[in-house]
Amino acid sequence: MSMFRTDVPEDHQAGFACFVGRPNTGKSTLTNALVGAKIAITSEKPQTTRHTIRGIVHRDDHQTVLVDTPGLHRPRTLLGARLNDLVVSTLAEVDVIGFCLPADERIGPGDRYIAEQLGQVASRTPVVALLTKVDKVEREQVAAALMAVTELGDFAEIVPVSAKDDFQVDTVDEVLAKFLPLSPPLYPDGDLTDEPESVMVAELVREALLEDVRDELPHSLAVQVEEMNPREGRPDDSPLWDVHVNIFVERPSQKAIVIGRKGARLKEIGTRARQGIQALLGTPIYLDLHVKVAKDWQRDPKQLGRLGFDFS
Ligand SMILES: Nc1nc2c(ncn2[C@@H]2O[C@H](COP(=O)(O)OP(=O)(O)OP(=O)(O)O)[C@@H](O)[C@H]2O)c(=O)[nH]1
Ligand SMILES: [Mg+2]
Repeated sequence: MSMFRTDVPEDHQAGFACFVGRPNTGKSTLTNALVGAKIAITSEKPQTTRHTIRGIVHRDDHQTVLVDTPGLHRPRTLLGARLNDLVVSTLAEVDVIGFCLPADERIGPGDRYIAEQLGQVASRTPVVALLTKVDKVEREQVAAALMAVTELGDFAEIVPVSAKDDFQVDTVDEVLAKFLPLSPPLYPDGDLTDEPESVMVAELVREALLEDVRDELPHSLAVQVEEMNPREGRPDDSPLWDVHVNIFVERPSQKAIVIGRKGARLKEIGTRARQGIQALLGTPIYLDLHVKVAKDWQRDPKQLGRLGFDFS
């Protein structure tokens, strides 16, 4: 059972920081690097994160609750529109905002759109610009990118960082912490996230799927754990969990793609996901994957609710 610290210094700070940015700008990777554990799935496909995820950073003198958000983009579906609303409402509730801009891409209309949105909250909430993925570019290019960021808006600070190379990750933590109020810790010592285990399991399956499928399919995928139970009759020193997971696609043709020839692709996905899930749960599992069609679920409010997208 996790407990709150008893040795909290008087000037301890605690509060909320939120990462925003276009899809694929490295928000979740940076979240994981700061928390020091994988709590959010990441992928090279845009729009990987679909709900806000809280990661908790514990330090001697501060505790930062990091809120990783879905990438902001021009919405094309009901899901997209709702994700944007979610991000904007999250912004109003945090102590500091980290705006992620990748060093290897030019600032574009998508970034300016977000900068405008942030302009509306900047009078109340400081915005720190984070130039992410600096390992991907030459040093001169970092300088040029920093200049471009300066021109994009009025930021409290600008920090170049690489989550991949662990370059300046600590600096990001320290800069964000400056803006947290004096407060005892908000979460017990050692808690890294408040995500339910079943959600993390579903996310690990979705991550394995994203690695394998191309084109339009990533956006059509939703994953939900149906059941997760210790198998009865196993010896105490050798438990096994049965994990039943449903994978939803929007069309029958997509179902065929996910399953693959003679089930080969689904098997590969299962093997990959199982490793992550076993590490998370700390026990061997039997992973049972089912692919189902939920027609056009991204556009259907009822189905969004059923698939766990609760925006209320
Ligand atoms: N080289 C390099 N790649 C990175 C770094 N940070 C993230 N990436 C890669 O960039 C891609 C996107 O990373 P994510 O962390 O999933 O991006 P995100 O902003 O959370 O994306 P959404 O959830 O879709 O909004 C992945 O392939 C990551 O491995 C970095 O510091 N260096
Ligand atoms: Mg993400």
